[in-house]
Amino acid sequence: MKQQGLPKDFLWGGAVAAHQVEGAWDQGGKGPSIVDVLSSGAHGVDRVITDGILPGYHYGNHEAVDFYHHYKQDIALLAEMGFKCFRTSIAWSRIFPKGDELVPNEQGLQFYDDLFDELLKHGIEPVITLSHFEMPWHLVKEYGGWKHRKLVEFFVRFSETVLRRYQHKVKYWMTFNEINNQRNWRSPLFGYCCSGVIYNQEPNPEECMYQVLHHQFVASAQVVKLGHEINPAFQIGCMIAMVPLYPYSCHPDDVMYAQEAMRERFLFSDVHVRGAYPNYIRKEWQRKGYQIAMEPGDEQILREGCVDYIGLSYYMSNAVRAHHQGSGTALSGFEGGVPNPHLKASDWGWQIDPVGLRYSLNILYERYNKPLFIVENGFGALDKPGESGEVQDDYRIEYLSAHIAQMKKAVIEDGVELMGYTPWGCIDCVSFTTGEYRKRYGFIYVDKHDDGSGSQARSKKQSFHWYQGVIKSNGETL
Ligand code: BGP
Repeated sequence: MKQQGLPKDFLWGGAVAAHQVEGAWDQGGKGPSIVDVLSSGAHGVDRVITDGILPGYHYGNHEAVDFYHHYKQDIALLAEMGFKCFRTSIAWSRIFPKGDELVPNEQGLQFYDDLFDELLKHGIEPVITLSHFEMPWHLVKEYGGWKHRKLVEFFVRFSETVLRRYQHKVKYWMTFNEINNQRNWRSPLFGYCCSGVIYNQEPNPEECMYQVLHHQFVASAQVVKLGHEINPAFQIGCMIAMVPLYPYSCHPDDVMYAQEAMRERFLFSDVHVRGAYPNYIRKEWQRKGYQIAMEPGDEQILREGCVDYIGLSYYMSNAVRAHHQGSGTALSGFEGGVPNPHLKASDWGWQIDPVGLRYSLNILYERYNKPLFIVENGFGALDKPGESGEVQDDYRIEYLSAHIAQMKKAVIEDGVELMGYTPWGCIDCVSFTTGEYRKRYGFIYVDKHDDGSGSQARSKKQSFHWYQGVIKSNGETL
């Protein structure tokens, strides 16, 4: 008997985030966001969190790939590939330029109305992240970011505004992008973009991170509950960066260490999915003497705002070792992380592990028994158009097809419920970790470069035609 394939309504598509594609950072009434004061890194130099827009720095997100003005053309290309859905985010500071106003910016709301209409016109479902590594900069300057409880109110107001406005256009939502990445509080970048807080400048960075997180959990749960009241058909998920941490060896200390390290990251989905703090974190807080301020009623809010699905990004796995020196590696900041001798890595050190995707889907599904949605996966590379003008990105095709093959096994052989697959940066965009254009993921090449040159012209890469065939065959032709 022929083996059953992926579900007929499987959501094939691609993903981006507002600040990495839109540009037009100060147009249409938009206020500056925290990403607008984050400089671009260059060739191994880190991005800098600047205090305002300062001379001498380059801010790649200001222009990005100008999706703000090119979205019609871009969506037509996505439609040509056969996209069923498109994941992007709403820039909070387009809707509330400072974040603490009572009245939203109509021009910002209109932009997303037009964008969603364009997608729907082509039969493409919008999949929307409410907070993708950005927030109005004013909220950081004035309130100290998510450390302040007031942020819950501001975020809920922003979310309610857009959930109501787009209730007939958008069905799939996510609250916070890769919320668990702020666990890497030693990296200023992740903490800052997830919360507006530079954790390692705080007296107790870890305790501060848990306080921020509590505010975000409460805000997320309120938004989920409210969303279900606004439109019961909404599907609202959380979103985590899934990096499976393998024990470096079968030494029981390594195995236990890897389990604990994974649990530190599962905390984020545990609370979103189960609506309560697990025992292991309460024990940790007690042991470390952490006091996390909570208000009466918070526990009930968490219980009432459980998510419908788990969105995840998957790029790589890591191996960890219990008895290690120092804290973390250049790989991805995982404490105890060591290179896995069985895996190759991308030019940026991200270890390529397609089987790790099947493993991840199984762990998550066993843990939560909830639908999953792969909302990011992909291969960042230095693409160069060949003589014909087309980028021959066979390395990307190889990466993606190996991952899709494992994803299919998880669904078809293991029975994981998977809603869809949206590879990251389906159109070239600004890299998050480096702020550069040269780390590209797209099926669509954009002529835009780190030295400021480029016409912003779009062209199809080899992978464009390949992905078109994948979608058309519902994943049969890889
Ligand atoms: C995830 C983010 C994205 C994206 C992606 C690739 O962490 O959610 O915003 O950028 O990683 O990372 P990078 O752009 O740094 O290669």
